[in-house]
Parts: sequence; C-alpha cells; structure tokens
Amino acid sequence: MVSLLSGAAHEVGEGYAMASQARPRRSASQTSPAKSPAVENTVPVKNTAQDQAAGDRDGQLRQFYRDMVLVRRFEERAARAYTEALIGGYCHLNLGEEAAVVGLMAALRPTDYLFTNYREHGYAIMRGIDPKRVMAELYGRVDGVSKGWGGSMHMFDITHRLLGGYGIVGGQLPLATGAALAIDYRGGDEVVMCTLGDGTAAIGAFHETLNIAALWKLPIVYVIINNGLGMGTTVEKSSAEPDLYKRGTAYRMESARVDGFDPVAVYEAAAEAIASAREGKPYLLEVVTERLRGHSVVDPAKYRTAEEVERLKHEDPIQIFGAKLTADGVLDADKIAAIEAEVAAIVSEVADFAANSPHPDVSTLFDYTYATPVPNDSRRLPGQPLFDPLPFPATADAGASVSGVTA
Ligand SMILES: Cc1ncc(C[n+]2csc(CCOP(=O)(O)OP(=O)(O)O)c2C)c(N)n1
Repeated sequence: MVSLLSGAAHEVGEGYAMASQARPRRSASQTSPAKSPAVENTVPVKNTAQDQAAGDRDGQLRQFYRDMVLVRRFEERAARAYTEALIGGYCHLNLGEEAAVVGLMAALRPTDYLFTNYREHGYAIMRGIDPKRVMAELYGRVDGVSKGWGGSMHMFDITHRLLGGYGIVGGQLPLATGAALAIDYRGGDEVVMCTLGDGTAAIGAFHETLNIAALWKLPIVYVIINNGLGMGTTVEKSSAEPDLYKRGTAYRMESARVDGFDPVAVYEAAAEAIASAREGKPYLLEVVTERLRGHSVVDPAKYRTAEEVERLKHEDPIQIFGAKLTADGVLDADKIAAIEAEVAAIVSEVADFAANSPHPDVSTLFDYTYATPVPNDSRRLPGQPLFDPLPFPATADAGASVSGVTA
C-alpha cells in the first residue's frame, strides 16, 4: 500500500507499531492490523488531503494531533454543558475514538458523503462544519447544524455532505446504501462513507446492505468503529465472529482491520478503502478503538471491571500519538501547550456562541422534517391527538353506522 504521508510503501499501521504495541491490548485478535483473505487492492490513491500531506509531513502529523485535541476538548465541554442542563436529550461522545474520527474524515473528499450513527459530534466538526454550529445544535439553538431541532444525534448538513446523524441503531445503513446507489445511477464519482458501531454489525440491515452493495458494486465504504462495547455488551458476548472485518468475505467484499489509536494508519486504510469504493468495489473497514467513558454522558459504565478501568487509564490515543510525535521530534512540550491553548480558546468561543444563540420558535418545529412538502405531514405538537376528533360520538352505534354493518 502507498503511504500517504511519507510516500514509502508499507502496510496499514506499520511505522506506528511501537505506539500500538506499547499499549496494553484489549485482545490480540482485536487490535492487530489484518485483511480479509479475499482482499487485494492495487488502485492508486488520489485524494486532495493526501497531496497536501505529502508536501508537509510533519505539519500534517501536527494537524492530526491538533484535530484530535479539538475533538477531545469539544466533547469534554459538551459533557460539562450536559451536567449544567445546557444540553438535553441523549448525548454520546467520541472520547477515545478521536484518532478514528480524524483519520477517517481526512481521507474523504469534500464532495463525498458521510452517514454516521448518533456518536457524531467529532465527525461533524472534522467534516468541516463550524464547531460553533455543532455545539449550538447540542444546546438546541437556532444556529445549530439542524437549526436546533435535531440535537446530538440528528445533525444534518447538505453543504458538508453529512447526511446524518441516526439515533436508530443501523438506521443509517440502508439510507447510506441508497445514496451510493443514487451516485452510481447518476454516474458520479463521489463515495459514501457509512460508520457504525460493533454492536450494529450484528443487525439484519448490516448484512442486507453489504449484500446489495457488493452485488451492485456500489461506491460505499462501511466503517465499523469497534470500541468493544454495544452499550454494556462486549463484542465477544454478542458476536459469533468477533473479527468483524471478516464479515466482508461473506459478500466477497474487500475488508481490513486497522488500529484505531493511530490516526495515520486509519487515514491510510480509509484512503485505500475509499479509492476502492470509487472504482466500484465497496469496502468494509474495521477500526479497533476504545470508548473511554460510558455509552452516553449519563452512563456510569458500572459494567466495566476494575482491571478494565485501570487498563483504560493507559489507553488514550491522544497521549499515545503525542508521545510518538514527541519522540520523533515532530512535537515538543511548547508545541503541545500552544495547541492546547488554541483549542481551549476555540472551545470557549464555541460554548459562548451556543449559549447566546436563541432558542428556535416552536412554530418552526415541523419546518425541516422533510426536504419537500409531504401531503400527509401531520404537523402536530406533542400532546395533541394523533388523529382529528371524530365528527360524531365515538360509540358502538356510531361505529356501526359508519361501516353500514349492524352487529
Ligand atoms: C433499533 C434500536 N435498538 C436499540 C437501540 C438502543 N441502543 C442505542 S445505542 C445501542 C448500542 C449500539 O452499540 P454499537 O453499535 O456498538 O455502537 P456504539 O454505541 O458503541 O458506538 C443500542 C442497543 C436503538 N437506539 N435503536
């Protein structure tokens, strides 16, 4: 495989093996870079971000680090705002998954499409959406990505080609596959990336969409963000084949696994997957990572053992990547402090912006549900009856007279 940052040929994850090996492993079979037996990709990678990266390798590495810090500090601020009751509803964070988020998003072209699950704030920011608009959405304000009506799980921005944000587990899978079919039908060269959790890889829609995508050679990359847990259930307890990337083989789909603590490895693996999909060969990529906190901000994660809690203290992708870059002379304490200061200022501005954005007027509640007018759109407010009151008393006699049948 062609390295996107150095121009040298190497396999996914190589060059960062020290960082990967230094951290304790969740399980050997879960973190080693791997490919399904069926895969072989010789498609040359072409990507704007890659070209830029080749020009300034150290700068790109620092950019990855800075972006990971931005996602982390944004999420920490979101968690704080939730405890202050500034954010309501559900709120799932990317803490621990920053390398996956940053590496994946850097490999997409601006014209490519992204579908995610509900754990999406970092993806929205790295897709290029102003973090102020992402935070404003969490606060439920008019300047939010979805004008304040979507919240944490339902961000949608056609300009940045983020087509959601789905709260229903796996809801994004058929829709993303449909978008890929639309691209193919129109003869476009865009690619769809569809991220999902490890738990979601066990649902029926996952298998149905992979089957169709492989059969019809759709331009789509499915990315399993394997953080080891679906709420409190481990992959080992819920999946007969815990090597999730191998599921691609059942559909003769190229697939690979990559260390999700290494943004460079993720970036390169994603670029290879995207290049494949752009040539009409859909791809399944498994990114092995960790969820450092609970499933959502209100989950104390009591299901974790004391050993696991202890292990996770040493499993921080930002610490590991920062140490690696420092050892390589790409970062030093001053540069790290400067990045932290820059990000702190951004996050502070972001939170102020969200807090000062107005609440949406309730009369706009139904304005953005559908892209085009829908005849039967009920536009009812919470508490209003689902159906109009009957024009006659709701008695047994009334029912009989309506149908014309007597009991
Ligand atoms: C159809 C449906 N069933 C159940 C849920 C409740 N639920 C929300 S997240 C989740 C676990 C998903 O885990 P995984 O796919 O591993 O993603 P992660 O949360 O780890 O990112 C479940 C069961 C839901 N939202 N939708």
